[in-house]
Amino acid sequence: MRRSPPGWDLGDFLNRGTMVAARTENTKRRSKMKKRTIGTIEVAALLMMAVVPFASAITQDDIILYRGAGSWFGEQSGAAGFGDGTVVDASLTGFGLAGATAMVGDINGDGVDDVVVAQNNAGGYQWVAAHSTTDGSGNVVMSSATTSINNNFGTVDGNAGNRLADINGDGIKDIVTVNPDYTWHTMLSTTAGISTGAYQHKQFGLAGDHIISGDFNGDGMSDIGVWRAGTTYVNLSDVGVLGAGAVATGGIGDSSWEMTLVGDINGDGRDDLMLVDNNDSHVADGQLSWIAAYGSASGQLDFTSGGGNSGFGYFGLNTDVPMLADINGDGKDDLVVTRSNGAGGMEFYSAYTDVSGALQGAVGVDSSTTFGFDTDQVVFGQLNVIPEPAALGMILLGGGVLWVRKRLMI
Ligand SMILES: [Ca+2]
Ligand SMILES: [Ca+2]
Ligand SMILES: [Ca+2]
Ligand SMILES: [Ca+2]
Repeated sequence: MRRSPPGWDLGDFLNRGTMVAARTENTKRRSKMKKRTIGTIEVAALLMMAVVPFASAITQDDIILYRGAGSWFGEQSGAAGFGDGTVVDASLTGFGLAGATAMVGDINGDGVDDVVVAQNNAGGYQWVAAHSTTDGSGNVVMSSATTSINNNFGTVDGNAGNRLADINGDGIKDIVTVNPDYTWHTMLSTTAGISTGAYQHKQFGLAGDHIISGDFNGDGMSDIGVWRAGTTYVNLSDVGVLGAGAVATGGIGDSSWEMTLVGDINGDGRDDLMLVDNNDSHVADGQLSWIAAYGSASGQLDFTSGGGNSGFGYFGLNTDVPMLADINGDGKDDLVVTRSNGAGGMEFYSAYTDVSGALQGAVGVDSSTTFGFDTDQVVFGQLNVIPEPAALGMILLGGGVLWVRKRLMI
């Protein structure tokens, strides 16, 4: 579904000069979506309802662009992939500063993806979320009518990355920032959005490591990790605490690979680590090379053991920006590249992963569109949802009246 983004982490790009893109985990796999249940059924004499507002996402990941001067744009994907749905154009303005890192994820647990920025505030990061709404017909409305904010979380100078990730597995994305010494910090969000106050922290990684975050063991809690020139180190989250679980070490690739992405390539509910090579070390025709180490029950990311690997794929030009997103909505993240069209516009191309998630040599384009400017930040999220009624109706059964109270089961 979703996403990891991945979000395109401009901070990594700027700080290290290498294109380390990673999902902001904005659109997690369906297997990790909130499960809903009719939790309590009670006989009641009165027509009363207790309802938790909720919307569930439609499956294809949608393009969301941040133009860097507070303006956001979106284009829904559909059954045919990119560009098949409604364009959500300029629906949010005046939200975010120039140079802000854009992220998308459900920050308040209502089932609707929100947009989030992390931006420089006197040397610390100011995090602000604009809480999206819906228009009643299933379209997400990006809006800053309701916001949540933390004015100082993370260090700008030398920052190793900012992410949205669900560290405690409650279905609400938490803010994560990695300081220059690779101390990871998270502030758990609530139904009110971004929080302030108490936070968790854990040092993990060395200067120069690629940071990776995702749910690598599939327990619903996002884990932290680093990739270092061919070696993977994952520190699992446990009991809702950053870095409280085991450390799993594995190996994939070597220092010739330039980029790391995180997504669920094979659709097993565990995030996988994708490596991308853009300088022809692994293919000699100007394409990008891709290979993923699959997440595993232990959280290990390893080429041969653990969850195995995808094999090699070749897709996109070596000047493209690679990303992962589930463009066809089958629960497996697909290969995505963005490319300037030479006239200031942005082209999107996607190659779908196959039923097993395996990458099989050179693959062609399954879906494409042109949208936005080639200077926009690209993230992926959900711009259409299945709306739920504002209140549930009565259920008449056997002449009796059932009061159905719906609650969320995460
Ligand atoms: Ca959370
Ligand atoms: Ca986990
Ligand atoms: Ca996987
Ligand atoms: Ca897919």
